[in-house]
Amino acid sequence: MDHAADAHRTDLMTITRYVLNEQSKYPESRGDFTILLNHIVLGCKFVCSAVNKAGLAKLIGLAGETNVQGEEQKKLDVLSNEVFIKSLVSSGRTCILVSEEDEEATFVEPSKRGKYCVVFDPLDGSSNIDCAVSIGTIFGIYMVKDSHEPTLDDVLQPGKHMLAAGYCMYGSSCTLVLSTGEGVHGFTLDPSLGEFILTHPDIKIPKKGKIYSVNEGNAKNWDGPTAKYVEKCKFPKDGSSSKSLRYIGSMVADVHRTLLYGGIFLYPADKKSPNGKLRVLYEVFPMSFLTEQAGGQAFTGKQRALDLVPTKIHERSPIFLGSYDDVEEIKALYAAEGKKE
Ligand code: AFP
Repeated sequence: MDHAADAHRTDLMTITRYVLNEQSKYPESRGDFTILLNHIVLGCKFVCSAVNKAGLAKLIGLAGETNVQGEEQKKLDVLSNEVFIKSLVSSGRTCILVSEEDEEATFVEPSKRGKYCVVFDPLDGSSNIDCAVSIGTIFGIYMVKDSHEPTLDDVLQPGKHMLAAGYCMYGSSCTLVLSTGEGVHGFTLDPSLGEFILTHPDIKIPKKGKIYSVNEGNAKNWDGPTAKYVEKCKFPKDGSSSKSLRYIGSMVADVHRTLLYGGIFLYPADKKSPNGKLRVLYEVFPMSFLTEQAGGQAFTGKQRALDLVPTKIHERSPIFLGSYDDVEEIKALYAAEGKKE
């Protein structure tokens, strides 16, 4: 970026202006999506501020509760969840909310109901909070089929039916990456303005990357194709260079790097976790949506990730996502394995 030019920039593309521009392409649109997104952005700004203050404000530490996956909840998880739920309900544009932190879906009361369903992980990567590693919020948005009678089926839809998806990463800067189905755009929070400004227009993932990202500590339990793929990353037989390993253990940060630099992010199935670890609705789908919109691919080991039809709101799935050519390689290994069976 040209920081000198930036300092003199007067024509700022804020995230609201970007969404309003998009909205103007649809004359029948009434601005509901813009209002919904503004409430998501408010949640992100609040969490960003809380994360930044966490060390000082003693927000770090256990809240003394466990979430539905039996994981210890941190105070920041609890806070972030509350902020998003309240902000989304008060938008008047939502009818069903699914959060990683809540066992049951939230059905918004009829007087405050709108047509959108939001699935989200308010603070993903929370085991990294105490050491100040980048963490983030992940979200996906569906349209309800019938706003008078919303049912769980409205959120148990394949990821390809999402209208929009994104994440906000609370790192060295606060970056919100969004796709409304027309490419992927990154906005960075200018703390002095309190506005997300378009800094990464039309993100395209490199066709092939030089990085693989996986928790190798699970290698002894991997299946054949995953083990072969990682072996190939380290010891390529075609004369190409070995790939570098980068793994933060915070999906938002690992996927953000994958989108910008290319490569592959893997959270495969293994003998101990036959469905992998990551949650379909608010981790696998939004990140797969963004990856495809950026020109990459997302695969579960069996199918295109966005074709998966979830049957439970907290369902898990293996995931391989990233540069088109890199995911093609793992797909080929699974296809070869399938032929042997
Ligand atoms: P936490 O929220 O418990 O830190 O889990 C983060 C996460 O869901 C995802 O963000 C990471 O990619 C993945 O788990 C890391 O899992 P491993 O620690 O098993 O590698």
